[in-house]
This record gives sequence, C-alpha cells and structure tokens, in this order.
Amino acid sequence: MTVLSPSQQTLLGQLRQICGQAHVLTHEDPASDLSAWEQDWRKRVKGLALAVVRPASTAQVAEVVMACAASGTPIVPQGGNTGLVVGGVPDGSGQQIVLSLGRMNAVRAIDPANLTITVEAGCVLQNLQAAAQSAGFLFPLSLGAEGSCTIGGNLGTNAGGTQVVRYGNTRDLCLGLEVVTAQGDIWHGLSGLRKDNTGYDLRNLMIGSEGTLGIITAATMKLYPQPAAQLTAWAAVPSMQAAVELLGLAHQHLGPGLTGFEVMGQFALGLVDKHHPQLRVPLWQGSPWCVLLENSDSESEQHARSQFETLLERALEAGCVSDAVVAENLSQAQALWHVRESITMAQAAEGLNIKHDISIPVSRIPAFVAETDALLAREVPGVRMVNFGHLGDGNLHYNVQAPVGMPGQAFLHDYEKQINRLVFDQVAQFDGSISAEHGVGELKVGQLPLYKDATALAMMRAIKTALDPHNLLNPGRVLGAN
Ligand code: FAD
Ligand code: 2HG
Ligand code: ZN
Repeated sequence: MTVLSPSQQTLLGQLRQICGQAHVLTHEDPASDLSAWEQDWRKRVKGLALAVVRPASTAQVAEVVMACAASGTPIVPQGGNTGLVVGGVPDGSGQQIVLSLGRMNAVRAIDPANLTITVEAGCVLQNLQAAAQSAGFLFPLSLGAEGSCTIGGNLGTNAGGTQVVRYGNTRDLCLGLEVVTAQGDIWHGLSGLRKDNTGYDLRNLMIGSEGTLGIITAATMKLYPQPAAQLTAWAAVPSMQAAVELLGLAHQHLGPGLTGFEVMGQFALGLVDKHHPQLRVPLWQGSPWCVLLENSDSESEQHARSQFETLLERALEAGCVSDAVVAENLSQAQALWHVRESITMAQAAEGLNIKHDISIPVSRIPAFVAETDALLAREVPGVRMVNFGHLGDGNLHYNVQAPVGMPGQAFLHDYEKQINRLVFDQVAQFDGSISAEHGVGELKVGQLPLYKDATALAMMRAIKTALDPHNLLNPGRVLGAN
C-alpha cells in the first residue's frame, strides 16, 4: 500500500466531499482493484493512481480540477480506456489522479431541426449511435471499440474509424464543446452553430488534444439522415495497387454513397481465422488482400444493389478484383464487418506487437508498402506484417508481429526502436503522418520532434503553456516533459 502525504490525505478528503465517498477509489482500501483504470488496453503500461475520481456533473469536474490545481496534483482524463497509445492511464508515480468521465453519460438534448445531439463526455459511442437512431437519425462515427469507448475519448483523440471516407473524423462531426479548463473554469461552448467566425477556433484546438489542454465534459455533435439502404461487399484483390484502383472506381460509381473502404492483408485475416474460428472469413486464402466496401444509398436497396453490381463488374473487367461477394442481408453484412473489426483482438491474442497508425497519400500507398515490407524483412528476418486499415482515407495500420517463436516482450525490447525508426523514416519519405487517428499519447512522444515540423511543435508548446501553465493536465502526453 502507498503511504500518503498529509496534503494528499487532505486532497482525497476534498475529492470525497465533491464526488461522494463511493466515487473516489484509492489503494488505501485493499479490496479495491484499480487496474481497469491503471492498465492500458494493449497492456503496454500499468500505472499507479493516487485515486480514481468519478464526478457526476460538470460542476463536480470543475471543483475536482480546482482542488487538484491547489495541491499541484496532475490529472489524467479517462473515458473508456480503449486508447492505443498509452494516453489515458496514470504514470507509475502514484501522484496522479485518474478523472474518469464514465458517470457523465447522459444524452442532454436532440434538436431534429438543427440536426444535432448534445451528450455528456462519458456517453459510450454505441449508446450515442443508438440515441441518434431512436430519433430517426444517423450518428456516423463507428469503430471497433464503440461498445466501450466514449465520445469524450473520441473527441480527445479525434478518432477516425470506418466511415471517415464519407463523414470525416470526430472533429468534422462536432459543432460545440463544454470544457473545464486547467484552472477549473467552465467554457460553455455547446453551440450547435455551423458558422461562427468570432475568433480563434478553440473547439478544434481542444479536439485531438488528448486531455492535455482541457477536460471535455459535453459535446454537441452532428446528426445525419439515415440512409434508405446500406450494402456491404467483400472483394478479393490481387495487389495493393489493385485495391487503390478499386477505390477510384468506387468513388466514380458510388459517389457520396461510398461510406466505407477497408483493406485487409492476408496475414491479418489469417489471424482472425486462427483466433476467432467461429467467424467465417471469406476469400482470404487465395488472395494477398481483401477489401470491404460499404454503399449507403439515399434511394433504395435495389438502387444500391444495382450500383454495387455495376461497380464490381467494371472492377472484375479491369482486373482489380478477382472475386467478390455482396451481403444478402443485414446479418451477413454485420458478419463481414465483424471479421474486419476483429483484427485488433486477433492480433492481441497472437502476442504483443508494434503498431504504426500511419497515413500516406493514397496514390503512394502501394509503393510505400512494397518498399517498407522489403526493408523490414531484411532488417528483422521472419517478421510478420499485420497490415490493414482505412484505405479510403489513406490510413494504414501497418503493424508488425514478432517472428514465429519469438516472445512479444523480447521482440519489443530488442526491435521496437529500430522498427519504428525504419517505418517512420519511410512514412516521412512518402510525405505521410506517423499518427493518423490514434494520437500521440505517451508511445509516440519521442517520435514527434523527429517527424513534426519544428515551428508547429513550438506553437503547440506555447499553447500548452498558456492554457495549462502548471502542466497539470495529462502531463508527459503529446509533448513530453514541457
Ligand atoms: P480513452 O482511452 O479513455 O482516452 C483516450 C485519450 O483521450 C487520452 O489521452 C485521454 O486522456 C483523453 N480523454 C478521454 N476522455 C477525455 C475527456 N472527456 N476530455 C479530454 N480528454 C479526454 N481509434 C480510431 O481512431 N479508429 C478506430 O478504428 C479505432 N478502432 C479501435 C478498435 C479497438 C478494438 C480498440 C481497442 C481501439 C480502437 N481505437 C480506434 C482507439 C480508441 O478506441 C479511440 O482512440 C477512442 O477514441 C478512445 O476513446 P476512449 O473513451 O476509450 O478514450
Ligand atoms: C482499427 O482500425 C483500429 O481497427 C485499431 O484503429 C488498429 O489495431 C490496430 O492497429
Ligand atoms: Zn483504425
């Protein structure tokens, strides 16, 4: 058990007064297990929290921040703790509090005429989607962790997911924010305005700041009409170049109906087949790549199906598809998406691995993959590439698994630095980004100075110092020691 200083004891007393005894969890109680908040999703890091604090309202968040600021206690905001870059767990010092937004999960309002929904930060993404659907609308943000990630975390990381090709990232879906600042003030910015040029864009600054500039307590998000029909197809493609050609045809034939375009490498699908044998993975054994396409149609299912058929016929003629299936009904479509969304879990089951969440101009992806695969195979013989992702957005999950027989921990210890360097140097050569949608967190802090424009970094540091001069909000993340 950690021994607490008198000022920490005082702080815990204040936090219990603010949130209630039951909502301030500490290691003082030997029965309480805080690992769900202290361990990151990928099991890369296990921190030690001074306390896990669970406020129920924006006013409580503000009071918690003021109490922490007065005692100089750092705060790590946390939503569903599904982040993949070690951004939402405390460090190992036992000095930081985790501010868990999970109890703030209400849907505050839906404005059908304005096409907006206002929700609290701890609202689980799937519940937000369901609330939109019950009101007759679509909230398009969609990702594999949607059953446990929260809209606060999605905004904190500017999450992408599988519908970006049509609807954009979380930032593009947000019209307003309510934020508690590092001083404990509340910014009431929940406007549902689509136009507002009254100065600096604070909303878009907060989005993607990974809890380092403010604590998002609520958000007003955009709603869309539900499509009349949604069809999913799965295509085997002979090469990454063919996948890019198929993407071009899909844009041409489906226009704004193209709402998903995911690419999956053979080894990634093989892992799903191996670790999730109950799932049926189509067409993967005979093809180096498969593509999942989604067509959302505002007319009818018949129209969507005939558009899809024309697209796939053209693609077969052009040789960029070797075989394809179109889901006959919703449950078949869901089964196909389930395969795609299971790759991350299957990869975790195979062992600790190195992830590269990168973006490259779509046109250059085939050359990037060919060159980088070859360089990696030379650098670490036997290395296995788990390559998949949102090709429609130029975003690959270019992940690397240990050679057969090498334990994941040893692989990371011996090779992570050199593999990261090799891949990220390649990304830079191809004018890409080393973080497309997962953020920087702690895992990529060391990489930013190597790959991000120095002037941009200096401006980021100046903003952090201005908004959080005592470095209380998620210290060490994004920018490292400030
Ligand atoms: P957390 O993990 O709790 O936190 C993430 C970051 O946001 C931390 O820095 C945290 O401090 C900050 N934060 C959390 N809440 C707040 C708040 N209220 N105010 C300010 N900062 C806050 N990501 C994608 O982009 N696309 C995908 O397709 C995708 N698929 C995934 C699939 C799986 C199986 C898993 C496990 C993860 C996936 N992710 C994906 C990553 C992850 O789900 C997203 O980053 C998600 O947005 C994190 O939400 P969360 O609520 O779990 O946030
Ligand atoms: C996805 O697209 C997520 O499934 C996770 O962003 C990616 O596991 C990964 O590397
Ligand atoms: Zn992704």
